[in-house]
Amino acid sequence: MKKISVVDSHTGGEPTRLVIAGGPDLGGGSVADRLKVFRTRHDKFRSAIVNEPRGSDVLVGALLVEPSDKSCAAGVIFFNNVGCLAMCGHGTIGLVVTLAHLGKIKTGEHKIETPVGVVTATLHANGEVSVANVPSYRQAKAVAVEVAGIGKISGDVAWGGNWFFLVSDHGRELSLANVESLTDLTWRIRQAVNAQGFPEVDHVELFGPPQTGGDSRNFVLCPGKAYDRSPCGTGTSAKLACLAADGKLGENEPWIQESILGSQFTGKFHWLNRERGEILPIVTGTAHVNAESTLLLAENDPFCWGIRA
Ligand code: PYC
Repeated sequence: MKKISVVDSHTGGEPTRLVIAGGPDLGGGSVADRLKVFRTRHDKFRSAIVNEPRGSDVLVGALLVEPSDKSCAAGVIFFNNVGCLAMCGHGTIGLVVTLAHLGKIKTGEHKIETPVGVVTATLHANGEVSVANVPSYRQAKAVAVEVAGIGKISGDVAWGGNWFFLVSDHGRELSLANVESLTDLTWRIRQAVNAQGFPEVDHVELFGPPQTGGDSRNFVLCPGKAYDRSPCGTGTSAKLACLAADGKLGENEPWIQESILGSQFTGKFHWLNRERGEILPIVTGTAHVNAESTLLLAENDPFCWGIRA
């Protein structure tokens, strides 16, 4: 019987399950090197932590690892119901709040090593966390794709730590009552975008008018077909890159991004390279710890390693 210690939190409604003990030995090297080992040799472990019957499609997992960069407070590998994520904004906010809950960090700046680079998280005295994410940029503007059963949809392709297709003109109301049709639409969009020149895009983000006092509301479909309950940290970073490239938001101006639940992140950016359209996004939000538990992995349990498609 294997015992895995986890701490659960949610960031604006989106859950993160942080594995703090009992994870696999991934050897040495950078967190990016260890992600490769995790992906190729420990996919069963990923599934055991986040999939049913212990988890659900919505859960994002985070494996706490020793950073190879000794200036970092922690290293982390994020994963979900179908695989690993390059980076995760809500998960980083959850990680920082969880490390503070465990007494491992105090208020102030903390570097975190992720597979796609070092990010800097600031834990503020009021409990909020700001994540200075990886450099973000728009790769392509107004890409038109032919979506099965829908017709032409146009959107931007941008990197914010994950790859996004961002769509404003979709004709749908972004409300919880519409989640099924929004999921169907974004899944079809993703398939069209992947087939029509952007195989790397794994998240689709719809935008609409704000409803809880922000600047905009979003609906984000994640790679495993679950939607993000939070405003999506990497999705907000991709949005900031597009706003910056279009001259619609100035350096250091706040952009309040609402999720489909109405929870909010505040985004700001600094230019890293104006000519290349590269920005440093800073995303601020809050998380709450809601469980400390021990997962039991027994080989005689037919669903020990999770229910996988
Ligand atoms: O907050 O970056 C994020 C994220 C990615 C997938 C789910 N949440």
